[in-house]
Amino acid sequence: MKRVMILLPTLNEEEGLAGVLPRLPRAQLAELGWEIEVLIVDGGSVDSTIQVANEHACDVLPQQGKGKGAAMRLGFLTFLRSECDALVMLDPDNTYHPEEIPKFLRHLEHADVVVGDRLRGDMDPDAMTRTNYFGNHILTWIAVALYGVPMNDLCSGYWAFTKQAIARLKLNSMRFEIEAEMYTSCAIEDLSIHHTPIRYSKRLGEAKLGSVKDGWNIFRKLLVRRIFTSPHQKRLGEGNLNIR
Ligand SMILES: Nc1nc2c(ncn2[C@@H]2O[C@H](COP(=O)(O)OP(=O)(O)O)[C@@H](O)[C@H]2O)c(=O)[nH]1
Ligand SMILES: [Mg+2]
Repeated sequence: MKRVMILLPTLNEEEGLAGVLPRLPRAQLAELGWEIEVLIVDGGSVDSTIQVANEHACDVLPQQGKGKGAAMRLGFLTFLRSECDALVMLDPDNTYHPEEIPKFLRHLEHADVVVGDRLRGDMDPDAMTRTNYFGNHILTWIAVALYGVPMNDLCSGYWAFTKQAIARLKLNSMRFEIEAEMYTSCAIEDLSIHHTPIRYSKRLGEAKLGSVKDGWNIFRKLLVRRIFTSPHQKRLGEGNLNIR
């Protein structure tokens, strides 16, 4: 059996997490030869997120400090040190559908990285605000214009990676610019990306992303990585290996 790590970032995500964990397609994945390991990186939830995680026997890693970017990098580092062969990350806020994990793993057989595409997928009418829909399209367009590497949905929170791919990423994002930096790093490292349309639904619980401020940070990250292709060595070490 191969092992896949399912990486879930949480910050006060009790409702979403309780909905997502029972829906992980364990039996179907086992049939395809995959065993699951669930890793939750928590940013200091004060609701019952941790309790929900414990009820489902998931590994929980509390993150030092805040930010989805820092959480994902801690998750990636843990994955690199684990016995797992592949990693799938998705936000457990009810927007992404864990039933689609097998599809990601199938595509990972012929690509280094698989990205779920909400913008050409099956989006529920109430899933995304107009501002975010517009912002996602603009940022994706800017990314492709700057890097020349195809991308359909820059800010998607549903990605799959081989271990070799994660080992080559060089990241230092703290917040929601992490996905943009994952794309720039894939482009710079010449990793092959497969895009797969996914379903996208309305989130449960409260959103943590602020459209304008985080949109601006994503734009800035795209520009900065176009000039300085990897994070500053002294502050960040090699690739993911320094998680601060
Ligand atoms: N570990 C951790 N997770 C976070 C943090 N901020 C947000 N998240 C999680 O990251 C995911 C995306 O956040 P969300 O508010 O849904 O942003 P959006 O999907 O881009 O609108 C959710 O699962 C959040 O619970 C954080 O500081 N630490
Ligand atoms: Mg979300």
